[in-house]
Amino acid sequence: MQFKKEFLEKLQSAKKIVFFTGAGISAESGISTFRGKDGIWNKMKPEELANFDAFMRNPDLVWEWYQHRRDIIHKARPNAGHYAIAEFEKYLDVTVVTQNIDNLHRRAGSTKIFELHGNIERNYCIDCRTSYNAPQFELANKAPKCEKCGGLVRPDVVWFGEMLPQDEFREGEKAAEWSDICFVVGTSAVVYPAAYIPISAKQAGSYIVEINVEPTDMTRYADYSILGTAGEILPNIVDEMSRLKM
Ligand code: BV8
Ligand code: ZN
Repeated sequence: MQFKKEFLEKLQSAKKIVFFTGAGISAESGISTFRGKDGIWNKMKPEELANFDAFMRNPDLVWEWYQHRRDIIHKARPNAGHYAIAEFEKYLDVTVVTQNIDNLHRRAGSTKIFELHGNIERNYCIDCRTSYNAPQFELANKAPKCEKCGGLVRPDVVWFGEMLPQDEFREGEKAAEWSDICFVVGTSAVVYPAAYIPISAKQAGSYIVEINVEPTDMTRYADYSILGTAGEILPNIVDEMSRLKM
């Protein structure tokens, strides 16, 4: 696979890189994206399920939807795109800033990850915030009650209208601003404030490389837009990397 000369020069001189990832990097692991042609938002409105009011109106329905997604995620495996990002750590200082809640970057071996929208493996009580990540709660197909105070237990994911975890966002933004290259992989870049991450990188002078199967809202900011799947493109870039950094 041929890459632009300017990109290879950037790769050669780079020290710090950031991967800003979205659902597209997990598509090849069999996890549906949100807005693509087979996206889950096509079947139902995010407002119906991925927000706090929906949860309070019908906790069992929302909990069941997350159980369904957890089952899919537990059976899923990281794909070549996740493993390639983990492999980059052999050559460079790598930070992963992900919108995904599927834990696949961690399972692929990445060590510095900021999860902007939470993690589906974690749950907490909405009243006393006790965390419940033990497998016993995985089996409940109704919204479980807190053992301490009887409050409702919810998935530790960021719903629409909710604040992002401030430390994760701030640390992710800092890594993006200090990066030499910011890869934007598998995201439609329509969800804010997460989508500010590559914009902050760009404003701080980082070289923006988009990897997607189609153009997106981020393409106009990209210094280099590579059309293709993450599972195919990223391993090719790692091969180049090992050639350049030998
Ligand atoms: C908040 C829950 C306010 C977890 C999700 C401006 C500023 C701030 C907020 C807003 C704003 N404008 C609008 C808002 C409100 C809203 C928002 O952004 N709405 C959008 C839809 C217009 N934002 C919020 O509500 C956020 N909260 O701002 O709170 C506030 C402020 C102060 C005080 C209190 C409150 C919270 C946003 C988080 C919402 N949670 N999910 C869950 O159940 O999963 S959103 C959902 O979208 C997921 O988290 C996902 O991560 C995120 C982004 O989607 P993508 O990852 O990009 O996935 P998508 O399917 O869209 O795209 C996939 C891409 O991959 C495609 O481009 C496709 O081509 C590509 N692809 C496919 N296959 C491949 C591939 N690429 C490469 N290889 C492949 N093989
Ligand atoms: Zn409680």
